[in-house]
Amino acid sequence: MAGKSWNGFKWNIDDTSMGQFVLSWHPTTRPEFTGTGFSPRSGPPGTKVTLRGINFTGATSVLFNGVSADFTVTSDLRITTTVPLDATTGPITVVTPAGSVTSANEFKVPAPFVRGDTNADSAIDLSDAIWILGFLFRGSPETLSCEKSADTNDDQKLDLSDAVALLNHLFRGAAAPPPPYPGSAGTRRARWAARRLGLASSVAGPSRPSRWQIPLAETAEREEREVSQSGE
Ligand SMILES: [Ca+2]
Ligand SMILES: [Ca+2]
Repeated sequence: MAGKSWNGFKWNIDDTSMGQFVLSWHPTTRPEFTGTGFSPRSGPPGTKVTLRGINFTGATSVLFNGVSADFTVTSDLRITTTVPLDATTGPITVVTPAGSVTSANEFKVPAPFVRGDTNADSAIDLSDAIWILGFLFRGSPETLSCEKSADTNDDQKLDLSDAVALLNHLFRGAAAPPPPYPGSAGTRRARWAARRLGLASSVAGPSRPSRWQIPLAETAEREEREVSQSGE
């Protein structure tokens, strides 16, 4: 093959050093988003997100508001990625060897909350149950960090049973509230909740003498829901 020529060009090949080789190439133009850019448009850490655009081949990083995310380039037109643990609301950026693109739209990451930490003091204890009671019976909503945190039995309603459920867990050893709760079976949302608020990875109970006990039984329905959610 030595001395081959093509189209006026000549080149020499040393037969003694030939072997396998791999050709790879990347787009030389910058990536761009197309359409809405990504879907879904919002979600907590762990959410799978599909990015749509062009020139994604060879992407070296995907950032959610500057926070690096795991991703897979499934084609030149598509990337699948996962909302990282520390993501906050903001645009998504794709970086490739040819340049980067930042979405015009923001990906919305919901504000973190920990179920049960109703006063948002990064601890789950008796005061949180009192906060719920204060909200329900004393009309002091300003003391509630968010209604989701106070819905300790995750039935989409806020009532006395939420305070009771929390007390039963803390002081009678009842099952932990559903995620996001630091002790709820080590789920991704539970770990996220714990990390975001600097809580320990689990909240132990019971920790108080029986004078704190409130004689209300856990419902079988709630137990079933917790078991089913523990596998997420
Ligand atoms: Ca608290
Ligand atoms: Ca509730």
